[in-house]
Amino acid sequence: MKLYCHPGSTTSRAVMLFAAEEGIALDQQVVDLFTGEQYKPEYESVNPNHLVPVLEDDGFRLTESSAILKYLAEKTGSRAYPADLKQRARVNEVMDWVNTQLSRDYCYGFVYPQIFGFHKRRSDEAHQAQLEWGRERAQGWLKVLDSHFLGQGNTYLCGDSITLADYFAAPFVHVGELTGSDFAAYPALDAWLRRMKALRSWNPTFETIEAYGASLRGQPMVAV
Ligand SMILES: N[C@@H](CCC(=O)N[C@@H](CS)C(=O)NCC(=O)O)C(=O)O
Repeated sequence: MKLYCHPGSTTSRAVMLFAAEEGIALDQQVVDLFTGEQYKPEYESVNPNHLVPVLEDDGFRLTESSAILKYLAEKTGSRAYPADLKQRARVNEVMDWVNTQLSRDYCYGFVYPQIFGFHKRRSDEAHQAQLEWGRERAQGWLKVLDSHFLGQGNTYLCGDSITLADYFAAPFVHVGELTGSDFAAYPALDAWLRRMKALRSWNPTFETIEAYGASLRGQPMVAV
């Protein structure tokens, strides 16, 4: 199987981390987002959304990191996507929540405008207003993650075992660290992220984004 991806891409890292942890062999084809390779006609024919990741399996192409994770888990019979109806529904619930609430307000509304130049708003006033708006909502979602999904004594987002929801959510939460944010105000979330960072494939999967984060240090940022 082939994965079109970029190690600086949050959604790619979710798939890369899961595949590495589960020993799923993926031939990674890096699409250079920083030079605009995703807008070239060759890639447009792969994904008209101009986004990574994309999975290719024997001529079958699949976009959307959440769908890719589920496909890989189904294909390999991974325990990270439980077969039990209700357990699986819980994983789906958290993944949908991450894909909408957390990703929209925390990543797109707060983190990305600060760390990716092309997400910056066109005036300082618009930019600041966006960050204020995004920060308030992001704090609300982080609190839900901390006190609702994890706060009832859960080791992982859906209970005692790691699931696709954890692989999906962790790169989104982590990317906030590039704004100088830490999660001390969210103790269960903080402990969960440390647990995720202890996975053996975490460092190799995250080294590119960490290096990018280091290159941003010293720039004015608003933390969550
Ligand atoms: N909903 C999509 C989002 C994918 C996405 O936003 N990919 C970003 C990187 S994290 C991308 O390819 N950006 C390229 C661009 O904005 O030009 C998914 O989950 O796969």
